[in-house]
Amino acid sequence: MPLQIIRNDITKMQVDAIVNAANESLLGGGGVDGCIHRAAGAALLAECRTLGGCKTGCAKITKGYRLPAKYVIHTVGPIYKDGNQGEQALLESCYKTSLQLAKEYGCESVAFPLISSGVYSYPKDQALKVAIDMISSFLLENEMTVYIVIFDKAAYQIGEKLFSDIAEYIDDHYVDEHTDYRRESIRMNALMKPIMAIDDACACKAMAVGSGLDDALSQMDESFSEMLLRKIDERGMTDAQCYKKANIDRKLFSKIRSDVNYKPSKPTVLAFAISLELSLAETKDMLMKAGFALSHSNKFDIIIEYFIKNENYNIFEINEALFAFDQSLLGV
Ligand code: AR6
Repeated sequence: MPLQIIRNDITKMQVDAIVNAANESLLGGGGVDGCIHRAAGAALLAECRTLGGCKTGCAKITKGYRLPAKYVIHTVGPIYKDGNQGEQALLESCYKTSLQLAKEYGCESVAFPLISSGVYSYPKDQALKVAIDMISSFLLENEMTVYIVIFDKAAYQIGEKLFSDIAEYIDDHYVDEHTDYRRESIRMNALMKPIMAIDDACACKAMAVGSGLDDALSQMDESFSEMLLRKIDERGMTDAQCYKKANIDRKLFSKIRSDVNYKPSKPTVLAFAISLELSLAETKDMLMKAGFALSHSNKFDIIIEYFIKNENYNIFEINEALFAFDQSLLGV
């Protein structure tokens, strides 16, 4: 998945480059800057001294020394005052110049902290939005895996209104139905056992009649891969538009394209459903072709259902919400 939002300490990331939220002197400081210098060792500071500082909105690169990352890209975010001092354009420029530098150095994977969102006081939700917007537009044109590394859970805040709407939707669909679901599944299990025994007996008979089985197999439904390609055509999208919007890696897409019986993971199916802006019924159909279903006993599924019902197909917003509710993200 080209863009991933994860919770971690950036100094632990096994990537080609990590980005440092530095100051104009490039001589170290607190926050993530302090963590990176401590983990990389004194040789990092020695190289930084040779760089002659860095202007706000720009970026410079050094080696990673004792870090698992090969490079550190040092960028200087704006100090947030009131939002009317060009802060957003400067922050956008940090992401643009850092990604450009990573590309020049042949990096295939890069990890960013939320620049400016600590000591420099940029509101965290807005800093995250800038990060997601800039990285995703870069990824439309470039092949790279980019991580946004969130250090503390509190840093990750989706809008209060969206959070409470989703929480309410989960409440309505999860809590009650979940208890009902358990009761229901116990009841269904008891009911199904004898039916399954009969079915098994029939299946054995069918197996014995070889040609019957051949016939049944030749009438198999359209596969997941076939449905995906059909929907891409129907929507008038190119393959690249579809997998990029789904935040799916190009290599994975080629595998699906070339294997008619490809068995995707459930998050992959859902990422395509969102990218193709499928209705709820179409989403369920596509899931079924891959052997899955949307369940009301699963928060992840309910959140996805919430977004599809509200016709909000922005995968990055959906991932923010999934993250906020401690669920795994789409397109992984
Ligand atoms: N891994 C990932 N993220 C981290 C880590 C870590 N180890 N440590 C902190 N963060 P900040 P700024 C998060 O203050 O706002 C320094 O003194 C943190 O929770 O490090 O751009 C520089 O020298 C926050 O969300 O950077 C500058 O003077 C985010 O990283 C100034 O601070 C950025 O917080 C730069 O301030």
